[in-house]
Amino acid sequence: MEEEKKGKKVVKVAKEPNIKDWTSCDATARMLEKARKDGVETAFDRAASMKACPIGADSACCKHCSMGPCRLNPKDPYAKVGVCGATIDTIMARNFARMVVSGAAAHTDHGMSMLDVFREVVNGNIKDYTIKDPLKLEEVAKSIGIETEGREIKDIATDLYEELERTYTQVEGEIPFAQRVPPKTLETWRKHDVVPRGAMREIMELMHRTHMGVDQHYENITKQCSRTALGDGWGGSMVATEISDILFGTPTPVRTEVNMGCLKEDQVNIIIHGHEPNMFESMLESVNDPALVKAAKDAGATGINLLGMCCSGAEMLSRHGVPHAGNFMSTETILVTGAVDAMGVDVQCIKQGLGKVAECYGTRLFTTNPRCHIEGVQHIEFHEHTPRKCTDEIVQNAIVRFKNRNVPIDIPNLKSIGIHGFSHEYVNYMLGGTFRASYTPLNDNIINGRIRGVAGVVGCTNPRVKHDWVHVEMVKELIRNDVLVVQTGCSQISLAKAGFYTPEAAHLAGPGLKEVCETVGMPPVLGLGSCVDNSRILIACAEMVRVGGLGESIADLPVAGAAPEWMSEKAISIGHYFVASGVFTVFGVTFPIIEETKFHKLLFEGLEGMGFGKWGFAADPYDMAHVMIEHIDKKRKALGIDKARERVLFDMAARRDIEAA
Ligand code: BF8
Ligand code: SF4
Repeated sequence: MEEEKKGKKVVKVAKEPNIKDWTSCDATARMLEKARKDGVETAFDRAASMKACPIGADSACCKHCSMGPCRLNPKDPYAKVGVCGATIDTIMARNFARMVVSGAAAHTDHGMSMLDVFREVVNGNIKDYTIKDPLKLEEVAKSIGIETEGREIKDIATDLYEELERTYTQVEGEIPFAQRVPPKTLETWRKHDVVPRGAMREIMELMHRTHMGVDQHYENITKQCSRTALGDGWGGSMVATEISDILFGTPTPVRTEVNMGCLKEDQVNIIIHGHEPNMFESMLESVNDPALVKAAKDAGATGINLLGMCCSGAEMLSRHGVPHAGNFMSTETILVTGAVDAMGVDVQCIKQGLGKVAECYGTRLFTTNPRCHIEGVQHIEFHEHTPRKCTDEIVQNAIVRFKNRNVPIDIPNLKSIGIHGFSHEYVNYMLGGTFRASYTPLNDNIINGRIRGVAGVVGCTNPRVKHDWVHVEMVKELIRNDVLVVQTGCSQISLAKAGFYTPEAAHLAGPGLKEVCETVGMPPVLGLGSCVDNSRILIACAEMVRVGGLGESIADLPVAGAAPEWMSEKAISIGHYFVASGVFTVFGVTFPIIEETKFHKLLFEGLEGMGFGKWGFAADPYDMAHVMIEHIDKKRKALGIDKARERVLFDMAARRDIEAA
């Protein structure tokens, strides 16, 4: 409230929040101004008017049984216990575990859906999809010990399906992709008994252990958190990525556009928002179907314009160069343009608020997945065996809406061109060349100090902080300090909108990183796709260890991770699987644990001493970047590479010398 003097009387005037404080994305800001004029509410407004619950924010409450809910005092956490006697550490560890288990379940269920499609393709029951990348199929099969020499693709695929199914259903032993983990890292997991057996088992056990009156030791709960999260990263998420590549193609660099300016006033605009690529793949076919294109033209449009949002959008951006309209905090605001004729959603990060905004602007909104219905929103179920039925129907609805548009169209003329689609396989090729595909040049450039280290900057956007701004500022600081940044998910889109995805952005990097980027012709920030594609970062870390010179385990590498604007439980699962894999991982916004408690000390210090990584927190983007850089420097020192060794770029002559030696 602001005080305004009118004559002698003091009148209290409600201060309208400044939209410029909510987002650094100009397109989103413009649409928020318009929404305000139109009287339409978004998540930004709701976040501003609803204070986050301070007890919940510190994880100091428990509602796991009806003797409670029990509320402890975050300022004096050891003063009280719950009715059952649960201490603050038990309560916080259980709450944290419930976030891990939910996030891991989301990713693993996604991976299982992909595996279901794969099985049906291999068995010949699904005809609309095929194995687009047989080479990748062979590589993945080989990586888990399946014989490929001289065998038919179908036979390899059948064996691969059976092996990967164990990622979910196995009750004893180790998940198949544990074979990809560097031996020393795996040794640490075995020592602490956290190698995942099968995702279903780990998820079930963690749910059991967090029930009232079961596991009441924060250290033991954390152990099962690690096992479950690792079953996500090296299990469900990795299966989702690998199977999607096999079915739809492994990404290679592609030049494309990002932001709301990708909408076209004279075309039928369709947005697909969610996480599973199968529906999106079929939609790509639908919008190119000559009969539907003709129908759009008959309705007065010049064509059909397909755009992605959030994670499936990031996948389609990487694989096919489908333009991307924006990240999580822009999904409501893009509807304010009035230009979105239809939006189809599947699972995860779909705000219920979309329904109301879509209604205000006449956008046809459809849920498509049996797991995700929204009250008041029309559902057109997507079936993998007959995928075009759903996607064609969405296109037909979009055409009808285009013909009957009755709201003003206001598209912010803002978009950025960039290069996306840097899969692990491509990075290998890009750095090593066709005949010597390898991570050796990356490791060499880290060892010689040109690249100080590698940071994974990933995750959501969140209206509790300035949208996009935290991502952009921290990445700027990292690359300025010669840290190569790899990205996924909404974070990738934040940086893409800000123009960091061009090779020319190398001028924003420090001198060493700039030199490498200019030599290779790559941007200083590499986009790897969606959130499940964080598994590509794990594979890259394993490869850096395998190539040599940077220690024996992932925990030895000069790398760090961050989710500066995180909001979802999936982010906590991702954070914890990076920590359990050996990576220092820093979160922004808030951390749902009280400082100076035993559980906090375990996550932020203790795990590192056990051979894992550790958690970190910083709200400020520059602090966040600098704690990561400090960690990278600490690892460089431990490796004995803290002083740059040689300053000659690894060129062809040097390679020949090494090969001749
Ligand atoms: O899985 S980054 S807001 S869209 S949770 Fe969601 Fe977060 Fe975006 Fe994708 Ni990931
Ligand atoms: Fe309270 Fe214990 Fe029940 Fe939690 S489990 S609500 S702490 S009595």
